[in-house]
Amino acid sequence: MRPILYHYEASPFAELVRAAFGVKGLAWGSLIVPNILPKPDQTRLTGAYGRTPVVQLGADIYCDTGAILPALEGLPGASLYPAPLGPLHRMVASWANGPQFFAHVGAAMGGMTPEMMGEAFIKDRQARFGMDIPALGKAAPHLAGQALVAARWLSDTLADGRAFIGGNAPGAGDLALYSNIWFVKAVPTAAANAAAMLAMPHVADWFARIAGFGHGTRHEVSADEALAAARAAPPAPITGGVDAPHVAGMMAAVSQEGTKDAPSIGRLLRCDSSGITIAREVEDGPTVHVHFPRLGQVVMPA
Ligand SMILES: N[C@@H](CCC(=O)N[C@@H](CS)C(=O)NCC(=O)O)C(=O)O
Repeated sequence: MRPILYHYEASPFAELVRAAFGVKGLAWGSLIVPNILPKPDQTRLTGAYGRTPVVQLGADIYCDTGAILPALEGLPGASLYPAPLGPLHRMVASWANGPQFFAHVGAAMGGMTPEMMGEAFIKDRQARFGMDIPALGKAAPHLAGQALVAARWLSDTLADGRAFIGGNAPGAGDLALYSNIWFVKAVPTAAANAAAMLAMPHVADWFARIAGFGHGTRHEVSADEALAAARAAPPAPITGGVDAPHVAGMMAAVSQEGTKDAPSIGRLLRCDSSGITIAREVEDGPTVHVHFPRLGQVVMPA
């Protein structure tokens, strides 16, 4: 089954998934969504989850790279968790996509003027994430210094001649570190910060090796085609259970730490350390299973 990625070009987390398609050599459908709410093509499936990226595999909808990459692992192609690091790739990715992501936001966007960002973008990020542009500008040198630590540790890791952080094969940890630098590199006003990261020994070659995998084979799909794909087959069987105090089948609201975005609401099918799944009916459409990672998600009775 071909994955469909809900994304926009400038999203670093979407770039992480596009690069994962490249590493696996997958063909995928691309559905472009706006970089601010509302995103009706996406949220009619997710319930409310409005962040980027989301991946659809038939009637299974995966929110957050922490759920998307494990789902892609089940598809043909190279592993995203290759030995010897295996699951340790998740720990690296969790650090890169967690505290280090905010440092890279500062390194990438701290030098942008409000005019460059646009009023609608600023309003959206302020309302949803409490982003304060003048404060981000002031914190930018500090945040760029924090982000440079990741480049140094990466450089130190590669110093023994390995091609990727775990050896000969790239994994989820590489992709997470890569997408952060990619984000800084994509912003013209952050050129000096990107140059400092890429000037660390071995980092530019490593970056080029990952970019060299490309994005797999992309074709654009319409929202109607995506809905048809959700109708075409029932969701995959669930593995995992529901940990107390939650109860299987209860109506649950899933939201993300650190945002004011509305929760996705559905019948709770899984909520354990492996992740979260709710079932929900799409308006005039099929029943879908919406999956989240466990880390960073808040589950409440709805
Ligand atoms: N933990 C999420 C983070 C995703 C995230 O923050 N994405 C950014 C864009 S790169 C976002 O959603 N921004 C708000 C938006 O695009 O509406 C993941 O790993 O997928």
